[in-house]
Amino acid sequence: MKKILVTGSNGQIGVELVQHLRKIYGSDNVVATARKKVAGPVSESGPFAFLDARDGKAVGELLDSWKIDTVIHLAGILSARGEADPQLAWDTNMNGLYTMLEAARPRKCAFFFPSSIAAFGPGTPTKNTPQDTIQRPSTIYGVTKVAGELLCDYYHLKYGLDTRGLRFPGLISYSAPPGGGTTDYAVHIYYEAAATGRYTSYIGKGSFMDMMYMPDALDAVARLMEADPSKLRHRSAFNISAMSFDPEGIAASIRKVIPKFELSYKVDPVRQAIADSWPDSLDCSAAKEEWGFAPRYDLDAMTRDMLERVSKP
Ligand code: AKB
Repeated sequence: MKKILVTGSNGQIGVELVQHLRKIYGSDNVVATARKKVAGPVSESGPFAFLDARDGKAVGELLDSWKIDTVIHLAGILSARGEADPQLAWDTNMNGLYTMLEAARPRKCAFFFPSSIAAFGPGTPTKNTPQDTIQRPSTIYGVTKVAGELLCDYYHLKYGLDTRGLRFPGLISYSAPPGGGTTDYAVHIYYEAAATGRYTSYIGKGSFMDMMYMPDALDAVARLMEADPSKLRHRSAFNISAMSFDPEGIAASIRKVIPKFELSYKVDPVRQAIADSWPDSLDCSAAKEEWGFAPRYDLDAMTRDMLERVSKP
């Protein structure tokens, strides 16, 4: 990776990944793009351009003018928002991906695609979910993730494009809020714990989902994109996860720092149904074997760091 273009730069991952990549590859070598400009490091610490990923002409011009060799395509609609507007989710996630791949193809750009635990569905084994298994998701977001994984594989097989991707679990971070996801409760709970000492969860007791702290997700993207291609058998869809917990588990971890923390429930049926359709815990052995995936944060280490960060005035 020498000249990198990132789409969806204002999103939860984008805000931090742009900064992470600028530290490694140099500020001038990471072009952040988004449909809106937001004041802050993404638009101020290096090149920024307006971009709608569905606009092929604009994408091509940007790739050429910055001599881009790597595309990190993050722009997309998450699970809960997708269920509220499936047509928008399909248009943004699929037409955006197709347009970006078509622009990357003649320019031979390496290409990163963020898949998700949402690429699995009710028929998937829920415990230690294998790397290669049944994928029949019941959300439009999941449908776009399975289709995206397959499309990226196709561009590799058919055109030799260097496509790579990760199945992200719920990501927990403090720099930018998540928007429209099902796993977002695991971010909000820290803010509320620090501010009020209590949280009402929209996900029910006993609903386990895979999760990861953002620093480990940033490291995973950079490691995967730098991995020796001859070692990669699962190009665009590696299972990755650092922990699996339900609301009671994260609350117990918070109580080690804030003993009086109170958790109550008001379950949202839409997001609960999505959570119920996803795995409880992933098998990440392919990512470990093929490119050295090695997350550093477990639940308690993440909790200590999150609470310290979100408590700062
Ligand atoms: C969501 O909840 O939609 C995302 C995801 C797991 O892909 N965080």
